[in-house]
Amino acid sequence: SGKRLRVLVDMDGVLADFEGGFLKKYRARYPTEPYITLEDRRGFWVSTQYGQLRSDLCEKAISIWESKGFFIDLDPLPGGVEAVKEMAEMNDTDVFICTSPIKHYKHCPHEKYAWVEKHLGRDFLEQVILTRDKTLITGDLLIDDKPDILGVEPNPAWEHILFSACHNKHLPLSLPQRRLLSWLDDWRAILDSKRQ
Ligand code: DGP
Repeated sequence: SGKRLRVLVDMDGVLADFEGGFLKKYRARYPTEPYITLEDRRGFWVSTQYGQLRSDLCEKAISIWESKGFFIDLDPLPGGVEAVKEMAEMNDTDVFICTSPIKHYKHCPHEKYAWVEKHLGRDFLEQVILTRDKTLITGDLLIDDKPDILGVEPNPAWEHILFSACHNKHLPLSLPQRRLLSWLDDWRAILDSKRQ
């Protein structure tokens, strides 16, 4: 029918390599401190797992993503930029980047816009949604690597597609939740399944 499909795509862990960028800068800044390999990452919150390793490492981890240059320097995850560009060109399809900035706002919001301009182009800035509560945003799909996306709206409009990441790949999938294993996985079939 004439209905358009609205896809919300998360940024960190889905389009931008937050975990890889974090580990690289953490090891460069704290070369003698212990660290957690991506293979051993468990749980969404990086600072929580570092705090469990040694309590003072929690704030050292936080210092990395609060630093100038952290978010703009993140590498794109394989295939993500290409997928989002292709999605945006599809008939009857609206794509938005839906991302939660960290509360230390000195650099992060600016650098998130700069990253989108750098990798997706200036026109794509129209598609950026910064929010700390994704349940308020309406859409058919939300592609996000966070296992639990909660907020003030108990029944969000979107279906959450769990994007696989080092921290969530061991979690049992709570049915009927669907996963996207990477951007090489069949994201087109997931979009088609939501079209009327
Ligand atoms: P989103 O991916 O849109 O849900 O945003 C979550 C942000 O939080 C993203 O930039 C990654 C970041 N993040 C990861 N681990 C931690 C943590 O332990 N503490 C905080 N404050 N932010 C974290």
